[in-house]
Parts: sequence; structure tokens; C-alpha cells
Amino acid sequence: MNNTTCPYCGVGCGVTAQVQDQAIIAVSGDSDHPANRGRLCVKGSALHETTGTHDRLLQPQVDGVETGWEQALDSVSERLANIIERHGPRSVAMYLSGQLLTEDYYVANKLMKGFIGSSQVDTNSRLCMSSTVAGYKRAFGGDLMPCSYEDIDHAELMVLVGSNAAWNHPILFQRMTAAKTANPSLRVVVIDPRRTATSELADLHLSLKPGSDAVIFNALLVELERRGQIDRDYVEQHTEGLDAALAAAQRSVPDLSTAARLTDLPQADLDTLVDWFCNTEKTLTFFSQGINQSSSGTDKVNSIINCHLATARIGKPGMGPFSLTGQPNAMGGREVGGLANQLAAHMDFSSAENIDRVQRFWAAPNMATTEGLKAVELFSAIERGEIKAVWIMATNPVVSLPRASQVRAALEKCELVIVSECMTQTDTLELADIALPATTWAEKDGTVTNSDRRISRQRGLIPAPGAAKNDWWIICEVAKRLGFAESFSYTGPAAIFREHAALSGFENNGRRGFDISGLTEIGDHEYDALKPIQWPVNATAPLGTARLFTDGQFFTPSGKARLLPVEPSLPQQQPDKSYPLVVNTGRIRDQWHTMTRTGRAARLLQHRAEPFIELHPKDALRFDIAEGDIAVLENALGRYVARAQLSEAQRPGELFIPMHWNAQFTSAAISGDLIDAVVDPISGQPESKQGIASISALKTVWQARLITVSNATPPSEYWSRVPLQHCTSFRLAATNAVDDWSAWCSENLGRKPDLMLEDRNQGRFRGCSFKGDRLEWVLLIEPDQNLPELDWLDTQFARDSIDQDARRQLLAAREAGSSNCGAVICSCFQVRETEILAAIHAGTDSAEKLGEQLKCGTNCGSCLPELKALIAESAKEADHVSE
Ligand SMILES: Nc1nc2c(c(=O)[nH]1)N[C@H]1C(S)=C(S)[C@@H](COP(=O)(O)OP(=O)(O)OC[C@H]3O[C@@H](n4cnc5c(=O)[nH]c(N)nc54)[C@H](O)[C@@H]3O)O[C@H]1N2
Ligand SMILES: Nc1nc2c(c(=O)[nH]1)N[C@H]1C(S)=C(S)[C@@H](COP(=O)(O)OP(=O)(O)OC[C@H]3O[C@@H](n4cnc5c(=O)[nH]c(N)nc54)[C@H](O)[C@@H]3O)O[C@H]1N2
Ligand code: SF4
Ligand SMILES: [Mo]
Repeated sequence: MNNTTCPYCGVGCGVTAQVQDQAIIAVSGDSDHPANRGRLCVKGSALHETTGTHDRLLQPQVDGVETGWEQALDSVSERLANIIERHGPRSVAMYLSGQLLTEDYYVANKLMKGFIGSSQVDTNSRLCMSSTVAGYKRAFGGDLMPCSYEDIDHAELMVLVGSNAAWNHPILFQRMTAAKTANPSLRVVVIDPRRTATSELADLHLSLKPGSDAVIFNALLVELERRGQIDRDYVEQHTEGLDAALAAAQRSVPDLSTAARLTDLPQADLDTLVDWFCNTEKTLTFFSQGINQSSSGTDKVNSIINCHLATARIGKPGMGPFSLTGQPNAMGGREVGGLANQLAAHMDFSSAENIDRVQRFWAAPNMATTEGLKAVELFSAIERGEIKAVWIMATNPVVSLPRASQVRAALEKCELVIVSECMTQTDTLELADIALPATTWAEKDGTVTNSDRRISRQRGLIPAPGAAKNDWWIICEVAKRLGFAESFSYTGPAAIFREHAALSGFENNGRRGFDISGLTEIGDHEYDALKPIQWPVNATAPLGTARLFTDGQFFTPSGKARLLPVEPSLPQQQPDKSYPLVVNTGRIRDQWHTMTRTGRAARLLQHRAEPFIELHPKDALRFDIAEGDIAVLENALGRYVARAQLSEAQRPGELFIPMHWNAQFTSAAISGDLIDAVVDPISGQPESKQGIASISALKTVWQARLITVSNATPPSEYWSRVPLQHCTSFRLAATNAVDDWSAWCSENLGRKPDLMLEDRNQGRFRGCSFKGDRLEWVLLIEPDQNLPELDWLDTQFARDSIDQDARRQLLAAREAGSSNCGAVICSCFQVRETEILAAIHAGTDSAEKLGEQLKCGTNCGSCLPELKALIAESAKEADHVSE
């Protein structure tokens, strides 16, 4: 079976892979998978371009020396055992990831919490979903996402809060778009300070003051009551806490004019939202990182849930508070209890009964009995030297945690850093004492659970490269060496899955919502053939469950759901005189997190090729920054250097920067360097959406492109890297003048150019160098924008020899009229913004027509919102001109 699941976002699309000669040569959407019904977004459809042995970690390394597995595993277990003996079990930690498969996650958690006896296990889900987990637990008595994707087909109102689903959950967004086309009365509201590709679908976009979401939902609760919209019967029978929640809401947001003032929104827009919400029973509220990544994220989640509970909009088709999970297996990690405050199978440390139950089930000799430290605190404890060993798997904390440079410092100091990783170069791997090569997508077998609780199989379709091993295997081998062979001798992922399923049902008796006991007896073959299924799966629901709480029963002691009193609070990182701007961080369409995989597919780096800072033109004027300048963001924690992009999609005073770039791809643009380690007091989730900074232009005197066969980063104040097919393209910039470029080349690139063209008066220089007959590098100094085509240059690096004609062309100006600059909007067909705008100006006025003409948007459809936005913007410009 060549069906598997996409390893990127929580939509959890089914992928059908075409395998030839032990390699994936093409992918398409699995038409039987309920999450995507045959579609894939741009990242999913480039999956085959990111597999293979290139750039892979192929051999274990101990203290920088390649070893075999025996030695590496012995070193891991001996060093861990030694530290545990000297400092106790809580001195060792694991830092896991929502990109591990459930089976990997299960054994890692079991080893730490039951056998080593340390609950110092946390995961990158802390940075991602932990506020939702805490919010759901408070409201429902369990971490239970009530809805199903099919609810989109029934909804009459969809509110997206802090979610840019068009880019981050593209296939789900396409389903939303299709629902709106099929049902013109369906309304969409987007709540996001920025205008985004997602807000293109919105009938109403609330561009609120950052961090003020709870004000909106408190105002909504107040208005629901005032307008007689509370479902008193439901509230009475199935919930508790309305009075306190309402009192808190009324106290903090007595009326809509207060709400308008606190959120910086027109009162009329808030009124519209309230009207629509009051009049539409079938309302789905989607929320993601704009809500979670906040110092009051848990409260925000509950402020949303409050409105759904008060109106009984839960447990029925087309409605509910719907958290969009980020990672492919964020949900699976929550199931196994990967967070430091969870135990396993939706049990936690709050009850002695649960601890005892899990201990008996595992026959665990060293059961942890108290919570461990949450991610941000965990790394502080590493820095303080309290935690002496950390094993990091499938995450890149040196980039993704707040106060990133401090995380780096902590790992540099840490006595033992073990990193399980599939790629050969990441910011975190550079700090490993022991590096363990892991298999990754298409090589490993197991399950993942997506946003709507659907468990799908990832399948191993191609052999492991080099000596890479499956994460579950690596963990179990270490467990055996630590003396726990009996409890970690699994025959494979299916056996682990059976145990996980059994634990979910163990002494459950309907008390825990996560129950997949119906899969406990699954045979190896059935597991291999497992079709996507939504939990719970048990005796009452052998085929899975689409929607939770249909009977109004919850998992709190009283069986009633809880409304929570919420006092809205603003972000803790507040701009001031020194750092006057709010820094919003997030994702772009074509990159995945720290780019270790998507950064390898040349075409995925065409949409946004460089780290950038999006800012409002008013701020550009205020801080003397022009479009395309290299700009520097700075605060007390660090700096971020990237290219300025002016955009009216931003609110003045606020910037947006991508979270993706890191030391492998650019000189200094780690978003986490600007974010303080401020966390939500309940969930421990960091406030990654609201940093603060000052901005200034880097006074560059030269900018250049270097296209080279070498991967070594060139010495230049600013650099950013784009891997092409046959070479690497760097953008460079610096503030020191260069008098003699030829000398610069010999100093910095190892030799003088073999061919060069120079005009000192104009500041122009082009040079190239050969190794034998093959091209080695080309250096092109801008401001001269009229450079040879990048695609053409790339192909020259594949040639065994470069003829005279091509040599001349290398240094010649590009022919007038050809355009190879500007962002690629359609990554599938590599259609650039310039071509699209030209077509629009020539009269093409719909995305469909653009598709017919240029093919853009006709494959995965991820760029359709942008095509529509370009058409709309051009229309607006035309109106201005005619006015
Ligand atoms: N292309 C791509 N897709 C991805 C990922 C990726 O790396 N690349 N990662 C996956 C993962 S792990 C995750 S968690 C998801 C995240 O998916 P999203 O949550 O959609 O992603 P973000 O871009 O981080 O943030 C969403 C929006 O929150 C807005 N926001 C910022 N502050 C506020 C605020 O105070 N209030 C409100 N209402 N909105 C605010 C931002 O402007 C941004 O547009 O994406 C998943 N999908
Ligand atoms: N400023 C800011 N920071 C953020 C966010 C933000 O919006 N803004 N978002 C946060 C969120 S929501 C998230 S989810 C995190 C994501 O941040 P990270 O988890 O740090 O990001 P990834 O790049 O996905 O890291 C996954 C690593 O695992 C490796 N890998 C892939 N497959 C496997 C495998 O099968 N086994 C092993 N062992 N390794 C594998 C990859 O090569 C990669 O190095 O970032 C968080 N940080
Ligand atoms: S929407 Fe795209 S990235 Fe997300 S699972 Fe589907 S194909 Fe993968
Ligand atoms: Mo995430």
C-alpha cells in the first residue's frame, strides 16, 4: 500500500506516493482520505522533492566522531545512567515534538515517566497547543476537541481567530472556500491584526489590537445575555459557571463601545459580529496561534468556549469551538501524554489514582509522581545546571523557543546533549554531544492524529538512508541498556500501538474521553491496512466518532461543562520608547518551521526567498526605511536582520516577521531572538506573537548575489541562502565599501575571478570563476538589477564545460523585457507576481481566467487567495486613478 499521511500540518492529508527504485518519484492526494479527498497543498505536493539521502544525517556521532549504533547507544545509556546516579532522575530531560509518530512518543514518555522516573519530558507542543489543551481541560474535563471537518459543510457562520488557515491549513481552507461557494449565505469572519490570505475569504475582517481577543469574546457573551440569546435549558442542564463568567465579562467589557475602545475596532464591526453570532446557530469558531501563543492564551480559549456553551453550540453538526492543531501529530502527542504536566492516555499527575493506574499498567519500577518542568522553564533549568542531560527529538529548540540565544547558551553548557535528527545540519544538532540519525517521512511506520481526532497511518515506503533508525527503536534500545528490556521489547510499531490503545481503555469505564480501546486487538496486518479513523473508538463506537458531547455529557466530576470567568489582559511584552514596535511572528505559505526539509526544495523558496520584515508604509516613513532595504530589528534580547517589505496589510506600529529562517539560511534572523520568555501562567505557552523591537535601516553600501557550488557561508554582514538545483544562491549586503572586488574575491572566495567585468564609476562588478571547465562561482554586484536569469545560471552549474557563448552571457546584462525577479506566487508552475500583474493589467479579471492563461492556481490551489488579492488590489488602484 502506497498510501501514507503528509508530515506537515495538522490537516492530516492522505498522500499516495509513487515509488520507483526505492525512491519516491511523485506524490498525489489520496482520494479516499476524508481529510483531503485527493487534494494536496503546495508543501504536500513538493514532498518527493524533499526526500532522499542528500543532506541527511546518516551515521551516529559521539563527541563529533562517527560511530556504529552499538557504541552510540552504549554511550547514550552509560552517560544517562551515570548522570542519574550522581544527580537523580529529575536531572535528565527529554524534549519531544508533535512531529514524532504516536508510537515514538509513547515509548519516550513511558521510558521517562515510568522507568527512569523523571517527568522532565516536555514537547514543542508547549509552544503550540498547550493553551488549547489547558482551555479544553478546564471547560470539558478533558483535552477534547469536539468537532469534525465535516462540520464545515454544515456551518452557516465560520469565525477564524488568530488563524491564517489559507497558508497554514490550506486544504482545510479550500474546504471552507468550497463551502462558501456552495452556500452563499455562509458568512466568514476573520479576527487577526493583519490582513492575510485568509481574510480574503472574510465577509468581515476584524483587525484588532494585538492580544485583545478576550475582549471580543467577553463582549459577545455580554451581548448574548443582553439580547436574550443564552440557551437557559442547556446551560442549566449541562453547564456550570455561567453567572461567574458573565459577571467577569460584564465587569471587564460592559458594552460594545468599551469593547471597541479596548480592541481598537469600529463599534459597527463588533456589532455586526454580535448580530451574526446571535442569528446563526450553526457557528464554528476556529482558533490557532493568534490565540494560543499568548501570556493569557488559556483564558482566551475559554472566552471562546464560553460563548459556545452559553448558546449550546456544541455537539451538533456545523458548530463548536474548533482548535486547529499545527503539527501532523500534535494531537497524538497529547494522547500519549507527552507534556510535562500530563501522564499518559489523557491522565495527569493531579490524582494519585491515575498515577497508580498507569504505574500498574506499565508495571513501572520508578514512577514519576509529580509534574515536570514546562519547556521554557526546562531550558532555564538546563541553563542553571539543574538539568544535566537532555535528549532532543524531532524539534529545533535553538530556533523555535523564545529567548533563542539563551537556549543556545544553555545547550552549550549542558553536560550531555543528545539529538535525534534526520538532517545533517540544524542549529540544534550543531550543539549535540551525541547525534542519532533518525528515519523520517516515507521511511518510518506509525500513526499520527490530525486536528479532528483522526488517526492515520504514516507508512514506510522507502528504505532508511545510511544507518538511520526509527525513533521508537532508538528509544527502546536505550531503555533495554538501562535495564528495562522486558518492558521495551516490542516487535514493532503495531505492538506499541496496541499497548497505547489498551492503556486508553484501562479502567476507563467512560471516565476518560480519549478511548481507543476498540483498537487494542488490532493485528499487524490490520494495523498496516488501518484506514483513517476518528477517536474515540470503543465498544460503543467501533467505527469511530465524528463529534463529541452529542449527549451533553462532559468529563468533569459533575458531568457538566464549565464556563470560566475571564479577565482580559494585554500582552506582557509592551512597546515602549526604546522598542516602539510590536513584533508579530508566524508562518509563510511555502515553508515549514525551521526549513530543514522545505528549505531544500528550490521551488518552495521562490515565494519568499529571504527573511523579511513586513511593515506599514507609515512606519517605513517614520523610521526612514525604504522597500527592499535591509533592516535591523533590535531589543534587549537580540537582533533580527532582514529585508523590509512595505505593506498596508499591517497595522501601523506592528511588524510581521516569519518564524522560519535560522542560522543555516541567513546571517541573523531567528524570530525567537526577539521574543521574551513570557508564558501563560496556566499552560506555560510562550507569548510568541507579541514581541517588541526598534527598527532601523542597515546602511548598506553594496549588495550582491553570489551563486556558488560551495555551501560555506560567505563573509558578509548580511547573507541569506537559497539552495538551487545545482548550486546555492546567496544574497549579500554590507556597510563597508570595497575598493577592489577582484582582491575581495581572492580574500573571501579563495581566488580571483577568471572572467570579470567592472565599472568602478558605476559601482558595477561581475566576476566568475571556473574549476577546470566547470563553473565554480559567479559574483554579481548590485545595484545593477539587470542580472542574468537565476534559473539559467543554475543550469550552467550542471554543465561539464561552459562554452564561449555562455561565458560571455554569464557577465552580460539580461535581455530587456525578460523578467526573472519578483516573488513566485504559484509555486507549482513557478508563475511570478510580475507576470500575473501584467495579465491583470491587460484585463484578466478572475483567478479562473488567470489559471487558463498562465496555469497559476490550477494545481494545488494554495495561491488562489493571493491571486484574488492581486486582482482586488489592482481594481482598487484603478478606482483610485479614476477618482
Ligand atoms: N505553511 C506552513 N503551514 C503550517 C506550519 C508552517 O510552519 N508552515 N506550521 C504548522 C503549525 S505547527 C502550526 S502551530 C500552525 C499555525 O497556524 P496559524 O496559527 O494559522 O499560524 P501563524 O502564522 O503562526 O499565526 C496565525 C495568525 O495569528 C495572527 N495573530 C497574531 N497576533 C494575534 C492576536 O493577538 N490576535 C489574533 N486574533 N490573531 C493574532 C497572526 O497575524 C497570524 O496571521 O500552522 C501549521 N501549518
Ligand atoms: N517566534 C515564534 N516561534 C515559534 C512559533 C511562532 O509562531 N513564532 N511557533 C511555535 C510552534 S507552533 C511550533 S510547532 C514550533 C516548531 O518548531 P520546531 O519543532 O523547532 O521546528 P521544526 O523545524 O519542525 O523541527 C523539527 C525537527 O525535527 C527533524 N525531523 C523531522 N522528522 C523527524 C523524525 O522523524 N525524527 C526525528 N528525530 N527528527 C525529525 C527536522 O529535520 C527538524 O530539525 O515553533 C514554535 N516557535
Ligand atoms: S494541507 Fe498541505 S501541509 Fe497540511 S497536511 Fe495537507 S498537504 Fe500537508
Ligand atoms: Mo505548532
